[in-house]
Amino acid sequence: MWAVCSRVMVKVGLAKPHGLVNPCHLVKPVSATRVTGRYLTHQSGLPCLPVPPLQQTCDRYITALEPIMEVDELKHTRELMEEFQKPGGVGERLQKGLEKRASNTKNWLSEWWVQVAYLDYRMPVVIHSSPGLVLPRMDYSDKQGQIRFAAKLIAGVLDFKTMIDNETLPVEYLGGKPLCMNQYYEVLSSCRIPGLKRDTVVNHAKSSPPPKHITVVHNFQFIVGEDGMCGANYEHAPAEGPPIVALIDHVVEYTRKPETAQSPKVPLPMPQKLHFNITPEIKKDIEEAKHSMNKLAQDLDMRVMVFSHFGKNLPKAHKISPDAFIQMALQLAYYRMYQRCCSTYESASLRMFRLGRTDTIRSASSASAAFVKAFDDHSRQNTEKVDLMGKAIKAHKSYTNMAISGQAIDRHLLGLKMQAVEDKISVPDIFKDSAYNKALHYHLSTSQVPSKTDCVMCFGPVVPNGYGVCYNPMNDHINFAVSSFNGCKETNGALLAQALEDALLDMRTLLEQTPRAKL
Ligand code: COA
Ligand code: HC5
Repeated sequence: MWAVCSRVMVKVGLAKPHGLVNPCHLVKPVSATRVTGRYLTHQSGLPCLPVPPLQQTCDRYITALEPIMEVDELKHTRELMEEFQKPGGVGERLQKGLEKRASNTKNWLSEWWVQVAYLDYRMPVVIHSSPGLVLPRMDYSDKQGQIRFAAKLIAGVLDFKTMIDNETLPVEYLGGKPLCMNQYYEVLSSCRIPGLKRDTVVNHAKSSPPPKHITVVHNFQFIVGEDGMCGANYEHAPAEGPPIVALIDHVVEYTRKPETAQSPKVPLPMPQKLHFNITPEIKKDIEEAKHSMNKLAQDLDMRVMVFSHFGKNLPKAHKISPDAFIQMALQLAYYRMYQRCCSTYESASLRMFRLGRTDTIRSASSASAAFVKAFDDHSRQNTEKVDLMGKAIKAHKSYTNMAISGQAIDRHLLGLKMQAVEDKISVPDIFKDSAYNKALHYHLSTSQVPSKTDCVMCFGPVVPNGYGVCYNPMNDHINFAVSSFNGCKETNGALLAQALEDALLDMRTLLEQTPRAKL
């Protein structure tokens, strides 16, 4: 039996259809340590997301395409980019529009991003958008234990919510810089309301029939199993993984605290069973939803691999960024399976900026391509291979630094496209180019989500013939979840997980056997 304790309720009456709503606070702040205004003071001190220079993005876009495109395909794209950015051209006009938007908003991207990446996306959120999280097995194995744990878990979530409401949540830092904390204020205070009864593929901007029932999708669901298996899933629109994981870490720590037996000061009323009025029409909808959910689940292959040979300590001891090391292992694994490089997405945090979400680290670079092509080439010396590995890692690290400082290309390109839509001018040719589609067809969609608790985070692929790879690097091991679709003949999650394990081990061997220059 599964006990599902869904998240707190929301004020549905205020909700706009097909949007995110923030209802009034449901758990009243109670602490004497409340620091009113601390959140706003912190937020207003954060820098605004910059609009990168137009030419820089155009140049970097071509560079990013090199490892995934043929030379002759690139020629055409180069011409389109030149036309786009010529003085007085459409690129300059859109750039000016974006800069104006940036000076008039807290974040030029955030509203567009939530709309494009989440609310307008017409695939079911389950698998295609909502991430999952599996906790380490809890130490109970019966119904009584399940109920106790569920109660503690709810108390832990409310404890975290009190910190949010009291504005006492510790500010987080990345590379010594304070991060935007807004996502914490969204995650337990908003819900998503699909605009249509069925999530059919329609263009909402044009017309949509009025909803028959309003369905509220709670952001957060915890799953507490009778056998000690527990986890969570959440609707992705209001927050990235890291704030969710911070909440989970807090809750798990809370549930591990020794219980202080307290009897309530006033007798509590007996719990009341909630009765739902399920009409035959609703019952039919539930059956249909169950059927399509099962179909989706059956098509998903989710491989969890606990890589136990080493964790982030090993690359660190070699003065290498663990994230760059893992990403290069993924590049090697993919190349070994397909003999080509693919468009690869890695999430980069934009939380250094007010209301920042993510940008894309394009992990496939010319340097990574040179490295993976050389790795199994017996005519190459190990000294050359380790040198190429060093260059690939360095390229990845510098892309990461550029992305987290708001200078990557993907959100800027999206912004330019959205600006054209906003200005009601035709979308420039660079966005109709097959290279743009190819660049956005992420065969590898990846994300690092670290946690204190030894948990496994997962999400689905973003294209029918791709993989989703989420990883949690701990000190001495790395938890991976590799997803793919069973219905796709091109992909095989088990093989990619195996190739990844081999790549990580082979890269360690190369490092340990070959003296190399400092990276
Ligand atoms: N030598 C020794 N140690 C190094 C090193 C080097 N050359 N480079 C990095 N390290 C250390 C770091 O100091 C850090 O140490 P810590 O474990 O004590 O914190 C550790 O190795 C990890 O660093 P690294 O692997 O480089 O990754 P990162 O923590 O900088 O993360 C990103 C990189 C891209 C994942 C991160 O910047 C980011 O954007 N994260 C958010 C992603 C996200 O939002 N995901 C979810 C989306 S929903
Ligand atoms: C509990 C872990 C959640 C991780 C979710 C995640 O990484 O989402 C990415 C968000 C972003 O904007 O990069 C998207 N991705 C799943 C497609 C990588």
